[in-house]
Amino acid sequence: MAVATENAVAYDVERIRADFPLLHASGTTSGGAKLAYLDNAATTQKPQAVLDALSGFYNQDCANIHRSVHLLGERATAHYEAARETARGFLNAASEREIIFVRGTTEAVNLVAQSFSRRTGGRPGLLGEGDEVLITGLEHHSNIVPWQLACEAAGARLQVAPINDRGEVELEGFARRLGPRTKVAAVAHISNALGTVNPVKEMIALAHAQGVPVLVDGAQAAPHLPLDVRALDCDFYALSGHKMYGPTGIGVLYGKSAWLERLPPWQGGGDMISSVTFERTTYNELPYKFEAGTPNIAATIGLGAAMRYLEGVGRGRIAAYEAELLEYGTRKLEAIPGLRLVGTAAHKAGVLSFVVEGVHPHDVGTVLDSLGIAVRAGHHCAQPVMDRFGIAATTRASIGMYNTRAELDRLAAGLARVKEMFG
Ligand code: 7TS
Repeated sequence: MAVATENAVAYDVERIRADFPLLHASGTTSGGAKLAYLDNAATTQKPQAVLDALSGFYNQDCANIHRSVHLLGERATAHYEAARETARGFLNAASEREIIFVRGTTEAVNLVAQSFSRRTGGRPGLLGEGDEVLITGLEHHSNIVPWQLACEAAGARLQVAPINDRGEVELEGFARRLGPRTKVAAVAHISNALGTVNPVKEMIALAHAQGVPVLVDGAQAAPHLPLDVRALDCDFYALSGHKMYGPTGIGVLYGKSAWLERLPPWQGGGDMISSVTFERTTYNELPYKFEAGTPNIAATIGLGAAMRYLEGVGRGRIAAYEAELLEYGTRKLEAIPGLRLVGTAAHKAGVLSFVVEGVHPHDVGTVLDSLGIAVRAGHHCAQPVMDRFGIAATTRASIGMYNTRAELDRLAAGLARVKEMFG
């Protein structure tokens, strides 16, 4: 791990913090204390480069895309499509045709689930009566409910691979649930509730051995890990811009072109067609077949800027720095009597989820807020994970590329204060 240590040492967090205006803004905390933003799994703050990309579009380039012959129209289209090329490189996809811009991870999963279950030309969809969809016990509601809707529409069944007491997916249980009826599997790359990093490459290989395509929910992985969809060999990969220092309302669905060609469109409208008559409509080529209507052009360009920002810092360096920070925070929290970490997987990233004996997670969050420490308390849109651990909620501190050891020291001191107040 010599390289990782070198990387972490060379990482200049203060220089990175200087790129994020909100971290230095006034009025961002209830009690007036300096902000320690530890709610990055919910959403991240944005660097100046992203804010500039957003305002640059509206101040200088604003026009609709793929239609207007005037200069602004051409410029907007060029910036939008340049963001697609950036996203292709960010994910190491084979082609820009495989990059679909969507509203976020939630929309990406809904797109795939709906397209799989949609009947076309009077024929059943790829997911039909008696078929199965396999997910895991670690999923965010966004990677559960869309599949339930698809199963309901198709007469299919949802199967769930169990997790163990550390919050890791049981690979054997996952493999055992893959069978001839399984039409698609959908797994989180990183759990938002526990921080578990799933061995997705292995899971994809297990699924492919049974001929089952895999969607990876990368909402929590995109800000933390270098990504390579071709090395993973996933069939679909979903991410949200706002969780990776980009704007809200934009995300990416990567899909292997062979799958995207097979799937019917899920939304109809402008830009996704090749020709329309009242009798028959033919669809546009990839990726436009899946991008109906005027998209969030500014946010797409902003997402491109966020991806370039992450690449500029270096995703390997970010991962190494954050791993050390998580390790530091884990040691700090483990030393607090009466605090129990929920989610102790061997391979984790980004998240410290915990319960404090005798104190409701919301009270923990409220006391921390009064000290300027922003965390999330609740079920984290992963109620089945909470059920698995027999709890209703946790308090969750989630780290990002700009967090520091000093902020985790403040978290630990804040938790000592919580214990004093409720002790
Ligand atoms: N999948 C995972 C693993 C997530 O963590 C989230 C959001 C989503 C999907 C949905 O992403 P969206 O951008 O479409 O909303 N997770 C969280 C969270 O942990 N706290 O707030 C949102």
